[in-house]
Parts: sequence; structure tokens; C-alpha cells
Amino acid sequence: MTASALPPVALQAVELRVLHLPLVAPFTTSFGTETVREVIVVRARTADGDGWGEIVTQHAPLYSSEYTHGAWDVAQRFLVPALLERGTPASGLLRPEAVAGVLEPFVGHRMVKAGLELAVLDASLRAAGRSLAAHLGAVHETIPSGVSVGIQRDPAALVDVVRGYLDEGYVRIKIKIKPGRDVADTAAVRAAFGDIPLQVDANSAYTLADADTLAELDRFGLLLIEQPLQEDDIVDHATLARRLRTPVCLDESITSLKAARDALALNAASVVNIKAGRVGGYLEAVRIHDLCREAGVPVWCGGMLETGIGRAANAALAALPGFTLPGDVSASNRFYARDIVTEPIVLEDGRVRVPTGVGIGVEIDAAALDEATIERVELRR
Ligand code: SMG
Ligand code: MG
Repeated sequence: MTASALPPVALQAVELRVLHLPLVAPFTTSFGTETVREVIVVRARTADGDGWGEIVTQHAPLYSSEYTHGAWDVAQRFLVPALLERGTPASGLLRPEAVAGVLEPFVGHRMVKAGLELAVLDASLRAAGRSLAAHLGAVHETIPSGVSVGIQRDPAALVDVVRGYLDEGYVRIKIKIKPGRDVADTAAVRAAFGDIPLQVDANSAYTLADADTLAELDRFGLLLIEQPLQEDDIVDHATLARRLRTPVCLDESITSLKAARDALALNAASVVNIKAGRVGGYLEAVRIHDLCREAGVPVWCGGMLETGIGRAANAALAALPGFTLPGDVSASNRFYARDIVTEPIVLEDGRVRVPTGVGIGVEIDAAALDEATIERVELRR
């Protein structure tokens, strides 16, 4: 459903930077606590100007098999050289839509592919004077903003933190859960705030043997439970979904359009979290959106603690018509005191504005980028 074809780019160089961005507060999930966001920023240098992307890996392979220094290696050793070779005048230049195909022979590493594709897409969109939102098919000027709340010291502390976000105006709360920190945490939030839009995310922390515990969550009227089981537990998710009234939403399991199609065919999910990084790019994300919309399955836009680059792109994606549930596209200041873009995303009446400028619609704050950079490399043709 994407709009008309974009101009190809002459890719001259790709700059990669590892950033360390301190978080305003620790973020705890079932797999650990982060206090600093480690992420890779991509700059595609083309004959017509630069484009920016973000590789949303984390320091360690805990959310998925990808991690920053694996991404750093595979990008420099294989993926960037393949793009540089393809993006020459002799080979007809590089179209953004061709990036995925050029990288396809290399198995996996979807977050890296997504970050590289976004940088090429941004460069091409800027050259064409078009916005990412318009190109992807956005139909909204603003989107409702949900917030993902990490596991806190105890349920009382969780209630305090949730209260702060509700006071800021977030329209939907997602709390992280894990075995032993599920029913009581959810009950505390429901007791404190009544019928707010509420959902939980387990990040694969359970097995089918926990079905009875997870069924206890049914009484809270949650919007959904996100990724209770392992990434490859598609059949077990279908079994679990039959035992729960709470809708099952898949995150980690949905690694591609094909994975989404399989999960829907097996009734493993009735809601889908779409993250461009996890599925190999924003163009694949749109294809998954289209599939789910056709199937009548609601989707929402997930988050990977993006910097202003990925956050702007997520806002564009989340403005597509099938994104009928509030996503994890929160304001930049939910995570960062200083973002790397000049106009970080803010919350306005519980909503986030979809950038309309060319490309991803935000400009890089060079000083902030330099301050956060701990490693930098530039690969040239
Ligand atoms: O970007 O607001 C955000 C984070 C949303 O909870 C979030 N992401 O499983 O959905 C998820 C997690 C993945 C990142 S955990 C470090
Ligand atoms: Mg999740």
C-alpha cells in the first residue's frame, strides 16, 4: 500500500555509531534491567544528501538473538558492503525498496537490516521532498500515546509510577510482568485506577505450564497479554489463547510477514504488535499491517526505546489505518533527558504528532549525537 516509487540513491558511504544514552529511570523487564540505552545510529551518505536510521538492538541478546556488537560486526562485515556495492551508478543505484532484497541472502539480523533500510529510505525521501508518513500511507495527524512501564520494586511502587504517567496524560498503560510479579501487580493497578486501558507484557517469561496463573489475569479485563511464551512457541500460544479470555498479542514471535501469516492461520494471536526493527524494516512492517487489516486483526506499534530517529519513524508507521490500538510510541522524555534530534517527540493531550517534514521528519542534533557516541566507523565504497 505504499505510495509511488522513490528515487534511487547513489550510496557513497555509511557511517555507524554506537551510542550510550542514559535512561531517566531504570527499565526492568522479565529479562533484566537497563539503565543506559545502547543503540546504533546509521547515516547513509548519498550523492543527494544524508539519511538516518537506527538499529534497535540492545547491549545483550535478551529480548531476541540480536545484540549491539553482533549487529556492529555483521553490518560492517556483510550488510553495509553489500549495499555499497549495489548503490553505485554502474549497478543502477539503490532504490529503498531494493534494500531488503540485497540483504536477503544474509540470514536473520533483521534489526540491522531495518536500520540500514531506514537510512536509505530517509535519504531517498529527503531527495524527493516527501515524508515517511505520507510514503507509508499514514492517515492520521496525531496518534494516541501509550506507555510501557517496567517492573518496579513492589506493586505499591508500580502504582506510584503508573500514576505519574496517567497524570502526564498517557492514554494506555502497559505493565511488564514475570512469574511472581503478575497477578498482584495487575490487581494493584486495577484497584488504584479502575477501568483504564491496561495491558501486560511478559517478554516470553512463561510456559504452557503457567496457563492457570495467566488465566487469573482474565478477571482484570485487560486489552491483551503480550508474548507470554517463547519466540518460537506459535502452537503453544494457540493452545494458551484457547484457555484465556484475555486476547493474546504476539511481539517477539512476529519476525516477518510470513511469521505473521502463520500465527494468524494457527490462531496464535488475535492482536499483533508491529515493530519495524523486529521484522526487518518499515516496508515489511507495512506489509504486516496490510495483512492484519485484511484479516480484521488489530495492530499497534511497539517500541524499542528508540532515539528521536526511530521514534519519529514509529509515529509515522502508527498513523496507518490498521493501527487501531494505542502503541508504545511515548514522548522522548519518558526515556531520555537529552535526545539526539532537535525536536524530540512530546506528549500533547495524550497524543503524539506525526512528523510531516521530509524523510523521517526530524533533524539530528549533532552535538547531542556526538556526546552520546562511544564508537564510530565509516565505510566507503
Ligand atoms: O520503546 O517504549 C518503548 C519500550 C516498549 O516495552 C517496550 N518494549 O517487549 O515490547 C517490548 C519491549 C522491548 C524492549 S525491552 C528492553
Ligand atoms: Mg513486548
